[in-house]
Amino acid sequence: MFKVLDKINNPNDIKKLSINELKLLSGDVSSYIHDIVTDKGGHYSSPLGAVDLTIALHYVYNTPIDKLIWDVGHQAYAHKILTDRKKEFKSIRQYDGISGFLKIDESKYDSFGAGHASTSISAGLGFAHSRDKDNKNHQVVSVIGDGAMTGGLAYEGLNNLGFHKTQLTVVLNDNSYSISESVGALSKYLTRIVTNPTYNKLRKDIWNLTDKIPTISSPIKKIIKKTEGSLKAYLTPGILFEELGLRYIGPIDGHDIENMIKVFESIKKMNTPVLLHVHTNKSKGINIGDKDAIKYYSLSGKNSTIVKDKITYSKLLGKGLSMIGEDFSFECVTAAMGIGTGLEEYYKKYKDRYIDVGIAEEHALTYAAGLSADGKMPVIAIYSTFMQRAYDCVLHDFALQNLPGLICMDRAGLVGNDGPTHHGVFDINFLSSIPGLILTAPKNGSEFLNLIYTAIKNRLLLSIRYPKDYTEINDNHNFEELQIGSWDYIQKNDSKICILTFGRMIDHSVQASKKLTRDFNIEITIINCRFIKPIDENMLKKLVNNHDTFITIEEGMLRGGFGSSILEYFSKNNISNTLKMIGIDDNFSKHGSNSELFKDEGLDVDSIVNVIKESANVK
Ligand SMILES: Cc1ncc(C[n+]2csc(CCOP(=O)(O)OP(=O)(O)O)c2C)c(N)n1
Repeated sequence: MFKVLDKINNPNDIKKLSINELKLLSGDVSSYIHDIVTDKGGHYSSPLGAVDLTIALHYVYNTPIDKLIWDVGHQAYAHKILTDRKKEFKSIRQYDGISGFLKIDESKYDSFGAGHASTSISAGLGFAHSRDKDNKNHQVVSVIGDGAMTGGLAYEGLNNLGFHKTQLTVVLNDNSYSISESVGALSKYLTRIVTNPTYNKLRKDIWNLTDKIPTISSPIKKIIKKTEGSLKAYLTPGILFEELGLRYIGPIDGHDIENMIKVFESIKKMNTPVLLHVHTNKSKGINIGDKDAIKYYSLSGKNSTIVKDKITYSKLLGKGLSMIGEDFSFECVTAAMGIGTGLEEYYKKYKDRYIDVGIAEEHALTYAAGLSADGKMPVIAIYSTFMQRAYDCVLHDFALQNLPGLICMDRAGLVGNDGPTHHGVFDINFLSSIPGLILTAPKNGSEFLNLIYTAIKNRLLLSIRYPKDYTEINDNHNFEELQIGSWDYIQKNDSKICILTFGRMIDHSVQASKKLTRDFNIEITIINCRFIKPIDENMLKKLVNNHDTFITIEEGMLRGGFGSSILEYFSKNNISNTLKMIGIDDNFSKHGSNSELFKDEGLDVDSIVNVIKESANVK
């Protein structure tokens, strides 16, 4: 039961509230987010920090006619609750429930879908231009975080916006944090603006002065204007946004709803592009210190299982690199995902061989290629889904120039509740077309460490895809080089059926095989195709002679995937054995638990059993 929230069914209801009630609403919405996220899991500190801002925005703007475009969308929980998903919010991130990000087809209030960072300014400008072409006069507001503002796409949008002078309001939701601490020159610049009382006071005084003396003679006015300009330039070096052609307003307190409402009302009357700098606090509403905003970035919910005696692939990456770093020199690069990709252990040990470049995947890869061209061995730790941003950087800046680099792609395969924007299911398809790039996927932690070791020791251009999952710990791992392109038997049988698979699907295949043997007396061969490219042609040749039917299983898209490369091999070599391909078939997988999603995509054990039964002609 919420005193004020219970009365809100759409944004119009917010407009009827007094300032005092708006403050109470903020408390209600924060409690609701807290209750659901601590129970079900999801983003935590970012949405809580944006509650007051969301209330002020929906109070002033007339959504969905006015367009509100959220960057990433992970902070828009209050937006969902206050628009049309108050009840549905309980189902957030659950199978068949509402998404943890924004989706055009989920609500008319989600003007633009999101999940990946730094899109809101470009999309906002598109909306604004479209509005102008249609001679309409609604407002367009893009809300972007200080972290997302570090992405190149955001600057491309700003550059274009400042040039066209289109009316678009960019709200910079600056809480000084991203997933980790925000990094980079922009972050320092914003902190300086927010924390520099001298500049803020001086600017206020000067504005007050010019406002208060309307009869002031024009030469004096000019001097004052000039003085303000040079003071601003002196005290806020660069005046970045104004120089780019946007009217900069702020910083203002992102928890003072009353003042935010006043500021938005006055921005609505402006006809230039505006950047409103709002300072928010991610620990607002939670009883934690500001720095804990990172720790409380997301929660896993009450039902999350703690896996004992195992380690995540992410943590193992940090551990492995720490160990290999003792004997080999390499540089580790991440795009704001140092924590997510498990690099903490590594960067504590090798601070001088680690760089977080901000949410800037393209830059991360091309920067790494620069390191590589000058003789360093770069290791890039990145999520598979965010690698999508940097396709050409791998192609043009690494592969075409024949440069070495190790690309560690975390969260490859289905990632559960984060859903379609975050599933890492496209990497094989888009990377396998790049000549010279080796694609791999380990079957377990030891093989993972050996792949890392092989790439670094031999200075290869190699990518490793691995899931958001656990694997075994082996503190005394003996590093071994793997032969490039070599596959391995998981189980060998005198059977007619052979599964070619890799990564997590090996386990599903083994389980399927056990069921098939137990219930139907069907034996199968299973191959660990840890080198997705190049394939092990020698082994495949032998397998073709011994098996009638091949089944490829991959946790990725079918089209242009691993199965397709086997099909190509069969076609090139006039092989007419039967080939069945299991993978994701031309659709965006939903959000939900991985077991639900595996079932949807035919990647669960029972679906694999059924395909093999069919192949063996067993009813
Ligand atoms: C292209 C891309 N890279 C990385 C991420 C992962 N990611 C999600 S939110 C986030 C931090 C965003 O920080 P900020 O914009 O400051 O928002 P805040 O969480 O602080 O509100 C990151 C790095 C992403 N969503 N998209």
